[in-house]
Amino acid sequence: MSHDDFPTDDPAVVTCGLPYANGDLHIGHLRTYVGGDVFARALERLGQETAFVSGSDMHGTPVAVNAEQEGVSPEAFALEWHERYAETFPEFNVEFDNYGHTHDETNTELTQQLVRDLDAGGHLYEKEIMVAYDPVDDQFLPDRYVEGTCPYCGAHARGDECDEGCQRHLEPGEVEDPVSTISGNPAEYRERTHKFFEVSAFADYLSGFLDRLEGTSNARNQPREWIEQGLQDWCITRDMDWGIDYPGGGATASPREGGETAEQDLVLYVWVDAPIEYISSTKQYTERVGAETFDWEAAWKEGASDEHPEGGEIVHVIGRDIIQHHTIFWPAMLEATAHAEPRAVMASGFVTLDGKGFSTSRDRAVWADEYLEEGFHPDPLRYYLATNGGFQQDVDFSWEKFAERVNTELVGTVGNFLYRSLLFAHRNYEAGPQADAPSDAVAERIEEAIDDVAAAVNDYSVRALGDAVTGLARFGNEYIQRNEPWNLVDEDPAEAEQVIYDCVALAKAIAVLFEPLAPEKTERLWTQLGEPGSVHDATVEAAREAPAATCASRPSCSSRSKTSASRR
Ligand code: B3M
Ligand code: ZN
Repeated sequence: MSHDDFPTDDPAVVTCGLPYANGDLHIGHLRTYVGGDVFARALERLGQETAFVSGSDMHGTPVAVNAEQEGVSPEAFALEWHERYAETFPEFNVEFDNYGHTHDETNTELTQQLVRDLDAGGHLYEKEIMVAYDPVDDQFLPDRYVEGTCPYCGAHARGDECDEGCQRHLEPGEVEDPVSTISGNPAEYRERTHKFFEVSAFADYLSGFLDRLEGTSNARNQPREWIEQGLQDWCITRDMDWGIDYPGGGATASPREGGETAEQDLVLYVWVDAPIEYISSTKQYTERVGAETFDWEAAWKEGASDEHPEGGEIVHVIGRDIIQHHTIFWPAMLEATAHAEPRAVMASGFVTLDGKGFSTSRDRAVWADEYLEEGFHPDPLRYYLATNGGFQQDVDFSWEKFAERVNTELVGTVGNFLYRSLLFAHRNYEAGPQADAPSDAVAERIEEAIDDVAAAVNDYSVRALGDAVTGLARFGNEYIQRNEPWNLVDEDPAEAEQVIYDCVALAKAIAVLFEPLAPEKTERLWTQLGEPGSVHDATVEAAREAPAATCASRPSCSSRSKTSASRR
């Protein structure tokens, strides 16, 4: 990794936090996926080699508890949701280069290998701990099978996280007054032997890592406090059947006696195999497209490639409730196993609905499926989610505000400019408006917008990406209004043609620079402009080149000669 400005010479991997395969997606979830997709597309516009990956999180108690409540096996349950997600994301133009899942062979193998490496490096040890147990149902109660009181802040908490209070990750045995979430029975604590990862040994490394970490500031500040308070080691096994088996069988296998737990009974904690899916998913992408196109090892492993000795530019896009996992546990695992250090974590705020939190149980949400079934286009929602407030701020969704922003910014500013310009060009210049080059002011304004886009990417601000384009469209509206080409056509036809040429050049630049936020709408615009190929492959270079529609009489025109060869 470098800390150079994007685009760099290293391969980038943009990841989105894995959705638990356990229920419908709402637009609160989509904020992270849209944010990641917009950011990855913007990196590609800048010419950065980028893989955009994610996958479904199949394991853990969030899946197992829901499957149990529905009376189906966790595997069947999770696979069904996984398939739904794999279909839903593209419907919002969230196009992962690979979307895998944590239960597949690639992730099972990589996870077990990484845990073996942690063990071989002397980073794991065994410890006896108290685990919640339901004596009536004769069942251990890991994580979300149990709830109770947070020992830190006193809020009502899940077994694995203080979700309603201080947001801390809770270790097994920590939650007070434990009760089974399945049966409602009061639970007791029983002694079990579990595996621990010595996160505390990485405190110094992690402090340095946080100083280097880019992205949103919330992803640095909160973890700094946790480190100051002292890091606890991390229990990485669970008494469950559903999950990836602890890769035991080694010298430390212990017989099952009293409080001891045989290794073969343990699965890995879901938070061990979940982030490893980022690597697995990148590997699957390489397996599909070939290492010449994207080399997962060069991106993820330190020292795997001479050209990228420190690995690639890893950017994690997540919700702010899982900062701790991505800035403490995960970088410690990567550091311990000679993997690339994440360059940035972008942690989004929550989305509320008309001022109140989304609630799945109360059906207070805007569901992803529902949005599309109502006949709405995905691109306006992408624009709204990406630009309504800074990424780390909580944002409120209301249909009213949504309509207002779509009407003023997308329709009133961007759409209006494109409509006026292209209609005028179409009506007046059959072969497209001809000119030698855009006028200086317009070329400079396009350059400025390209700089704005690069600055937005380097600031990890998807909102600023939107501003860069609406700003350019606003300039276009003023430009056409000030120059009044409809009057010039008679008075000074050459000048009128130059003005409309300029507008078409602006429209082309808007198509390229707006692609991350509105991939489908800009692809249509690209076609309308008669540009060859797909806008998805166009980099900012294309925003500088002459529009194809203006090249009719000039076979040497840069746009035509460079990019249309394959099309003819
Ligand atoms: N599956 C979802 C969450 O807690 C969880 C993310 C895993 S990312 C490696 O938001
Ligand atoms: Zn708490």
